[in-house]
Amino acid sequence: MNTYENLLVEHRDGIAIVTIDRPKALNALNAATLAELSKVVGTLAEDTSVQVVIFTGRGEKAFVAGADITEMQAMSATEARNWGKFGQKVFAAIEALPQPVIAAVNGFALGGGCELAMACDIRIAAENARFGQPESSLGITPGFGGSQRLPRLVGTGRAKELLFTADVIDAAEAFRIGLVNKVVPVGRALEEALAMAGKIASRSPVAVGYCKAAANEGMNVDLGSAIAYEAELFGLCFAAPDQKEGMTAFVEKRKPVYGTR
Ligand code: CO8
Repeated sequence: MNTYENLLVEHRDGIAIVTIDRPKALNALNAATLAELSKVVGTLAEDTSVQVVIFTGRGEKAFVAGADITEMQAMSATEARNWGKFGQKVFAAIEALPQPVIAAVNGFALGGGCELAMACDIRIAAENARFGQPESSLGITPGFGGSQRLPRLVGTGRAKELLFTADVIDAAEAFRIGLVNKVVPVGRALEEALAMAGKIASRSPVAVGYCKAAANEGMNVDLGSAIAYEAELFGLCFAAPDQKEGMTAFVEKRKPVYGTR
């Protein structure tokens, strides 16, 4: 049973689909929605039956059109700092989920919506998706990690252009600059995300989890430390049953059968 007011959470064959469900406000993140996101992420992190998580938005028009501007309008500096810190914490928790996380981006992904998509591991965009960090047009900076994750994804020059101009770019341009992995016809983002999630779920959950940990950790430390961490994880794979199953299946010319994570 769905226990959330602004989210729909569905489980299909080891894949959890979290839909931001505030279509009247183009799925903008108000405080209640962000609190629910925090809750669901905590639950998913503990759920060993979930192999992959997908975030999407309700309807074809918007993934998430940003943080809720009406709620932010009258905030004091202290309230805004705390609001930003809370959003950053929720998005960091999404990034740190032990499972791979895919954003199925339908329509607008602006401000906090683009930041939510960037906290995911992989982004699949419908042709009508629109991305941007329009905060400078509202007199603010991004507050949920956008000024940091955008340059890491697309490089500092392109990120600064988007941050300074507040330009909104289409899915094709987002693909060209590396902000999204794939562009698909309108209405197919979730389907494509499910197909990719199914493929990921068929791989070794141990190996996939370690790949995510290695790639994430490596972005925050120097190359030598990152390579050393990879060696640790590579060694740990050989202490887990998936390596035996994967390599035995190869030698026996059959498909490997892995357990859940
Ligand atoms: N917040 C609140 N309500 C919104 C938002 C939003 N971000 N976006 C859309 N809505 C509402 C509209 O007000 C409108 O409501 P109503 O029908 O009651 O008037 C409804 O959704 C439909 O929107 P529009 O009528 O505007 O639809 P259009 O098709 O004309 O335009 C746009 C679509 C272009 C997406 C337009 O709605 C828009 O520009 N939205 C705002 C986009 C934006 O600037 N987002 C960034 C917000 S700032 C942010 O996310 C910062 C995150 C970090 C904050 C941390 C700070 C501490």
